Amino acid sequence: MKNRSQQIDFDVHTIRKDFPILKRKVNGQPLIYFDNAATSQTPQVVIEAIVDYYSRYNANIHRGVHSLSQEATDAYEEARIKVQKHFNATKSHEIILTSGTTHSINLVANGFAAILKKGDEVLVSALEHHSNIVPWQMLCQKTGAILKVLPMTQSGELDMDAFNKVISSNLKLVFVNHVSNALGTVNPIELIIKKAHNVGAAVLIDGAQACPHIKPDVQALDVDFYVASAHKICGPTGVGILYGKEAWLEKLPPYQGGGEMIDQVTFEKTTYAGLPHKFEAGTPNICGGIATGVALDYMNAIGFETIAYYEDQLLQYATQKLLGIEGLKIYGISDHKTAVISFNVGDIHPYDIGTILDKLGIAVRTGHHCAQPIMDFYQIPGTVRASFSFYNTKEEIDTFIQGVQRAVMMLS
Ligand code: C6P
Repeated sequence: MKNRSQQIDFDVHTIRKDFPILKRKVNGQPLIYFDNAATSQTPQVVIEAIVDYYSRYNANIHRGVHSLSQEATDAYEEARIKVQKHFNATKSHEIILTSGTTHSINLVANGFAAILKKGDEVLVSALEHHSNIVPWQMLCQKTGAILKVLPMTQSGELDMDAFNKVISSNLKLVFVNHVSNALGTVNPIELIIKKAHNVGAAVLIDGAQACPHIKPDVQALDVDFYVASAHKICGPTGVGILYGKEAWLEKLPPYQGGGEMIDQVTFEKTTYAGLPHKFEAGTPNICGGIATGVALDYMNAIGFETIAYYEDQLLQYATQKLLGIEGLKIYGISDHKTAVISFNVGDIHPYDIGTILDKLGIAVRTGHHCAQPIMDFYQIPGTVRASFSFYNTKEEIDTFIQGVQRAVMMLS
């Protein structure tokens, strides 16, 4: 990820023209969007795909014999194949399209309620987003399974020595993010998957924060489940991705009942459709699914190596500049990070810094970032989080640094 000698053919100013929103002003200032870990911005091609769908072939899918329905069905299923290829899944029906990472995780957690027994152990990492904690706590309440926690270190990394201690033959399931949303740490998921499999545990990887920067290969990882959200990879909101190994998806019961997910329905009994439809009850976000395929095409055309390399330059540049500000502390200092910087300055409340930055047209996220256990670990209420994307520039970082300096002067 960090091959600094690598040469890239990448002109950020050309790329920026693809994103109409980057031309707007906020509070009279040119927008500087550094909240990419929450939601990425949308390129014109994706916006056009959405307009095209509603202008030309808006119809329900998998049900109509009429032309519009067939066009929409074909486009939706083509998008599923794009997702399959992107993640290198063996089969397109191993890709379930959901409404987001949260939905994908809940779907799997619900399925495991039928599999886990009292006393079984499941393992969550200390670096998780609430979406990868709460559904499993609910699962443990339902089944009597025991939730164990893989601890973190001061540098914001997983404590892999502790991993060796918590792992046992009682362990049935491990759920860890590929990249921490609050700190940007890239976790050693290859090792985690291998060790979990050695004791027969299944692994779900929350890839919500990895997918904007890394192209995961689910076959090479040999992961059981991998989940992500389209709105963080230049796609629309309301679309999520769930990759699951065919054998697991066959084993798990459906999450929701309704249209589309059935084979036969009588009042006595319902039989379910095959994959992927068993998990896709009701009318999906058709247009969103199609636009997700376009978003992946867009990012792949730039190339994930190029994206990671360029973003790493932004990360190094911003880190150095921020560390020049007196009293500033960065949380999450792993060598393996995506372009996310979480920080505080002295005892200034992160919300106050965020508010002043907003007045300057700079969007950052402040607070606990839906990762309260991480904030508890550091004994802080929250952080300011700046997260960069491949359409951000060093000039924007310079303006941001001036903004932080100004905020600190005003608030000290
Ligand atoms: N993190 C952030 O600002 P949804 O909302 O379902 O698309 O994604 C939830 C989610 C799950 N896992 C991780 C690692 C995430 O980062 C997120 C979303 C955003 O950090 C919004 S809270």
